[in-house]
Amino acid sequence: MATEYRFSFGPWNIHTGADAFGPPVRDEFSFAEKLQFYEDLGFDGVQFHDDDVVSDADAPWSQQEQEAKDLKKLLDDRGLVAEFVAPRLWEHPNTIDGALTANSAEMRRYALERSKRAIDIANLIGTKNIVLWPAREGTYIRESKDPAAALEQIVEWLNALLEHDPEIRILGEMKPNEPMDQSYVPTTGHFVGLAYKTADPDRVGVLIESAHAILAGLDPADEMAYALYQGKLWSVHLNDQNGPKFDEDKAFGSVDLRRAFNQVRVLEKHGYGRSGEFVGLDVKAMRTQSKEVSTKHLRNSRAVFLRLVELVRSLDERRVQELIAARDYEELDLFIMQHLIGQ
Ligand code: 3MF
Ligand code: MG
Repeated sequence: MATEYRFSFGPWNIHTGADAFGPPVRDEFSFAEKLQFYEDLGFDGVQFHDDDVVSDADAPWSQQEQEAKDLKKLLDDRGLVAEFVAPRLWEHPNTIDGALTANSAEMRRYALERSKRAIDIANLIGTKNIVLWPAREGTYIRESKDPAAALEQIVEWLNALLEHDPEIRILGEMKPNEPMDQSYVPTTGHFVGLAYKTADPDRVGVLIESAHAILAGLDPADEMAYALYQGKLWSVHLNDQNGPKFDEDKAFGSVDLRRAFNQVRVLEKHGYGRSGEFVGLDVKAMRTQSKEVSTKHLRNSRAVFLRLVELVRSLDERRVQELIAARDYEELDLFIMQHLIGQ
């Protein structure tokens, strides 16, 4: 049976266009308006930071609990589901020097306590997936921290969360740089290595973002295959990236259609989505879009994914195998390109 893909994105993917060099260029949609877009655009999974669910992640628990319950009702009413919660550990004054790997024990404690609350929030909105994007776990200068000690701190954080809730799974979303000069756990492979050092490796996996793999000089489809092989690909952030520069979060397939095709092919071939995994997007609208048309990057990414699924399914695999057997990869190259351009 062919996989019926389900799609997700985070509310931050509908945004005001502010960047590091300029202010917002369009007004923010309200959260309720954003939720309406999920239905309009054909998405049913919602990805959250902890403070997308609650107004203040430092507020008394009773307040956070009520807000999380209210949000769950809003999702239920609209037939939406929460895919994951990611503690936003990179904006708070206590995480300036990193969260899990801050040099101050007090700051590391803050990060851990906040992450435990993120799990409690996840339980209230009905998901077992916790995403770690270790944005500030790295250095600006290498001498400021001990890299081996940092890895141990990350494993300690993972273990503490696995113990806090025996049901949750932790998905690492790795990125080699930005905002840090260099990250401590730059790729999926690095994180999977750490997963096996934890108390419960079966509950530690990954979310792979296409752009992050490209920034690391890696092929996103191969990264996905690496995680799929280990049974650890539990979410994706599909997007595109024009070479190693700042994280662009371009619409899926918009830079390199063939690279996108190969991501879809590896997902499709290895059963991604059959255990409820979402096809997640992490895409930004161009700053030049006006508010009224600032969700087209989501529409486009989903449409390109679905078209590529069709192309994967209609590829003449027998012919592919013949060309492989003949070791005629030049012919295979043209065959794939002709398939992609519809010849
Ligand atoms: C990073 C992420 C998110 C970021 C988001 C906001 C789960 O690639 O996917 O973390 O917070 O991109 O900019
Ligand atoms: Mg991402």
